[in-house]
Amino acid sequence: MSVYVTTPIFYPNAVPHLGTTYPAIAADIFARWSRSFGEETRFLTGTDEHGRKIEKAAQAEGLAPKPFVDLVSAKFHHLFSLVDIEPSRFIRTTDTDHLEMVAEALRAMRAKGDIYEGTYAGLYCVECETYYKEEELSSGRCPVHQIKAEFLEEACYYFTLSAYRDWLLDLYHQNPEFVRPRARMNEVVEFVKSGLEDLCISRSSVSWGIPLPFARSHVTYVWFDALLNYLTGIGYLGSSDMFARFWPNVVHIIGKDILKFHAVIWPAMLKSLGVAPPKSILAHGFWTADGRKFSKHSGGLLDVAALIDAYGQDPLRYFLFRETPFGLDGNFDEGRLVERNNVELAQGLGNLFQRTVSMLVRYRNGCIPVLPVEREEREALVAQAANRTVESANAHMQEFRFREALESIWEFIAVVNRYTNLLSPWSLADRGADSQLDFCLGTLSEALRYLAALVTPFMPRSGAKIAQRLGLPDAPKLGTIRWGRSPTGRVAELSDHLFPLLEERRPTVDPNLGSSVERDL
Ligand code: ME8
Repeated sequence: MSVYVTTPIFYPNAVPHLGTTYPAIAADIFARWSRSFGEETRFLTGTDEHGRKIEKAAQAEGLAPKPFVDLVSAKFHHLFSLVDIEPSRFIRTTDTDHLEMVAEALRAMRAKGDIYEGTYAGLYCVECETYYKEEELSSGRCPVHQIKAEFLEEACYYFTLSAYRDWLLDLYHQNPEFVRPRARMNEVVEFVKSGLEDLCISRSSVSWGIPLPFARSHVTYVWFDALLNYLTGIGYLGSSDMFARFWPNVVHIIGKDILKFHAVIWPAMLKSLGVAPPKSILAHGFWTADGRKFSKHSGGLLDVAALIDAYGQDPLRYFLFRETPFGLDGNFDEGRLVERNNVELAQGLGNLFQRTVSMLVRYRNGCIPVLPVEREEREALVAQAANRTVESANAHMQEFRFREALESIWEFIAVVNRYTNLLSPWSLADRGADSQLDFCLGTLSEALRYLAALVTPFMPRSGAKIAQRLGLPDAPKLGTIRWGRSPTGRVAELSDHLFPLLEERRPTVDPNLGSSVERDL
């Protein structure tokens, strides 16, 4: 089956930080995992480039909006590739096919009678790019950014969101897994039950946006424009073949802050277009640093490039998904990252790899012994554990339980370590017990081959390195891996440590970062 996974598209009003990188790494891990099982997978991420917020940020840098977003979007693209995030497409809402997509969607909704003209007056938070009711603000300040909401009054076009209330409630009722985690589904249901108002979907006071095809002095509300990227990204307008293969088997990974846009407005827009709702919306938690939420607005940014310099891509990717369950908030503590690197990566997986390869080189000139078809009992237990781990990790991944998937992989590492200690291959070598030593080294090599496949989606560099040092061109695929069926005649090679031991370093929360975007580019 085809799998389609998306992230929010990010506002390029400032350089990306660890929080904005997080959902993109999650989607990358999920996409790599699906591909390893042979699923045709499409992974979409990108930047959300229109609206008042971007217009203001460009002004502050003394640039016109387009050159400004070109600069910052490139920064996102670059940083994502630095963390080994490999989307099928990095979409920008200024891309020509997206401009066409939005115009076409607006025309279709207007023709259906779902868009009408009116005026809007209300309190607007420019950071959220949304209007608030007075009672939703505290002392006139936005509940998310604590900045003063501005009073805006403008002619605008409305989308008949309120007409979709009952349909939405029915959708949630029929699909209790539509929003995950479950608690967040309940929030959405309560919100919709309390009543929906029509949505103002155009701005006449903003010029940086996609003009409405039927009223060109208005630009499209940035959220209405942005949500449609998910259709542009699979060729809704052009190649109906790609669209038919991937829609609606889509998972939208988003932060909990933008749940209503995705779980309420987006399915209603799709319904209006005659398109099926997405399969699932997965809301993740927020990272804080020293208990403070870090974001573009709170004065500090966690600098991803500096984190990679200090710790490397794989330890960072591992830590983010091992430390905190995906739906919950987490505190980014560099001491914990160092500890997990040293204990779980360096001493756990790293040592197992290092000592197996050293023994292969020392006792067998690097030649990996071929396992006989007949299984010895203790080896059979390791083989069973390996196959069980693929199954259980996959069951967790299908539910986006990244942490639990990693835990089951590390339980397997513990099984293999126990096996090594029990057989003590070094004493088999001392005793000259050659065939037993072959059996043991063959078993350990197989276990590592499985581990290369299992860790690659989380840590692509380490997975590839394990495979290469075991004489394989790449990490094997999880969908086709079979115990004892590895190519024969392979030669293992010693290498440097997979995960060097780390020391804790100075914190990377730099309050001065982000004040100038250009300085960072
Ligand atoms: O909302 N911890 O873009 P955005 C974890 N353009 N995740 C965090 C985070 C943190 N501290 N801070 C941000 C937008 N995020 C819109 C989306 S989609 C059609 C349009 C993540 O640049 C989180 O996933 O403000 C959040 O939803 C996303 O960044 C928002 O990024």
